[in-house]
Amino acid sequence: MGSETLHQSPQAGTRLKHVNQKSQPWRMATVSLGLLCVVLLITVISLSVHYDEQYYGLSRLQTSYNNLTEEKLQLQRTVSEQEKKISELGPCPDGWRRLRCSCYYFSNNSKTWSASRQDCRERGADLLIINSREEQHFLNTLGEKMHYWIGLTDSEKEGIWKWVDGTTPTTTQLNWLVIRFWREGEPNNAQGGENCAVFNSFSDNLGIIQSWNDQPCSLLIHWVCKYTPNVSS
Ligand SMILES: [Ca+2]
Ligand SMILES: [Ca+2]
Repeated sequence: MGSETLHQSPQAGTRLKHVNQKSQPWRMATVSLGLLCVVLLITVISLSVHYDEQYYGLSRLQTSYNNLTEEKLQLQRTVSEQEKKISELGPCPDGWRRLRCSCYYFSNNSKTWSASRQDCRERGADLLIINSREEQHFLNTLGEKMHYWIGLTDSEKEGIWKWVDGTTPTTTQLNWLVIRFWREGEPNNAQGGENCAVFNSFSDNLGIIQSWNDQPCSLLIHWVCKYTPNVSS
């Protein structure tokens, strides 16, 4: 009996071989399908991750865009308010020029720094305080090849420059202007006696804004007065 079960006939071996040969393509197909599923799964996961990154990137861009749009609207509102205020101001007095909300008087004669300031006060103004780069360019444009006293002095304490309203340029938010607006090498307090600031607008190149120089306050020089009318807020 044992020899019967252990011994297979040649016919049975041939059938088994045929069955194995027939199932082999199915196995390969199954393995291929499995691999394909794995590849598809990896692809889907990669696309999901990529989509999430794109989505969040887009969200951030949208948020930035919304913030910028809001800032733009706020700036437009501010500009509109300023334009409304300027329209309420009306024109500057005869002989004065306007830049935004302020009026400027350019003298026709020359005086010392103190006498120039006194003249401005009698006109309801004061010697010019420069608050912006735009103002610096404005002065260059209107007063070409001229020298003007501005409201800046270190008479109280050498080297400590103060505007006529008591503020010091170095303590304002426009700190960097002090460095940029002085001419090269100025202020130099030449010969120990230069305590008043002059705006020199001799440059033909309006891109050059370094035009301040300290000079003796007793010099007779033209001057610029400035006042900013109060408007209802
Ligand atoms: Ca000085
Ligand atoms: Ca000087």
